[in-house]
Amino acid sequence: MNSIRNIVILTGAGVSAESGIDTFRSAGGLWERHRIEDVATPEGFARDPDLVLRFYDMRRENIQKAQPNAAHDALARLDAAWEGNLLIVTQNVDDLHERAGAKRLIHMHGEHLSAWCAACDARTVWRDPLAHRPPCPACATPALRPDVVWFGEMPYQMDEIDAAVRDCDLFVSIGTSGAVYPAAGFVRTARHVGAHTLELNLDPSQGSIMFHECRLGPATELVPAWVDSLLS
Ligand code: BJW
Repeated sequence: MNSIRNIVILTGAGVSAESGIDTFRSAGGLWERHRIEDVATPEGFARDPDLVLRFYDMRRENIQKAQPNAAHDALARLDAAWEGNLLIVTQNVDDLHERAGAKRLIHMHGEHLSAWCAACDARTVWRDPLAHRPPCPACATPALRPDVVWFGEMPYQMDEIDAAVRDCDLFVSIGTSGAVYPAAGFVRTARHVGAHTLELNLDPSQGSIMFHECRLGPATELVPAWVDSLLS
């Protein structure tokens, strides 16, 4: 591996699993109990907004009780110490990376603690339920929805992410199944530009074969060990 200066780290639900937050596709995950098309598409929301708002109210409450784990802490430590470019791109909508102290962070699939008004487009920090249709603080219309990216919607800050992946020397994917695009395609771009690619995961992802290196185990063990070796 040549010397590393620019790092992109993609994280998924596995990085928060040991904080007690459900993954989507693992055994017992959210998609075993809820149909994706009912709760994670704009069409599902249009059909049954009460169901979708209750699903997100329950998860918003749960994430506020959860605490960052050793993997979030290690990534925040790396963010603070790394002098080159570094970007953590999380698919997670929880706030555990920032609560651990990470600063160079993009939430490509949105955030639980943000509400988006379908009437005036304003975004508001939001910790409370939405199912009772509270008014938007900006325009008073009761048209708030979770500020998350559903299937068929465009993930956030794609230009910034794409530029970082195209400029990285090291791409690391942590705790994601590689089932959802465009995130699942970042490793291909990173390889195309000559970056070293590393997967840290409990089980191999769908795109595991694309990575130069794959280390298997729980994020709370693998991530601190990897960060220690990078900083030593
Ligand atoms: C541990 C662990 C431990 C467990 N330690 N690890 C056909 C082909 C290709 C693409 C498409 C297609 N048809 C449609 C598409 C596009 C579609 C898509 O990808 N569909 C797939 C089903 C194929 N994508 C979209 O629609 C996206 N938008 C889009 O493409 O716009 C157009 C566009 C064009 C060009 C450029 C850019 C864009 C939007 C996707 C939105 C995804 N939204 C969700 C919900 C967000 C809100 C919410 O949280 O409710 O995002 S779905 C869900 O999946 C969530 C996650 O972020 C995402 C990924 O899941 P993740 O994180 O990988 O979790 P799991 O559960 O799948 O995996 C857990 C992993 O953890 C496993 O690997 C375990 O091993 C591991 N693990 N414990 C370490 N302790």
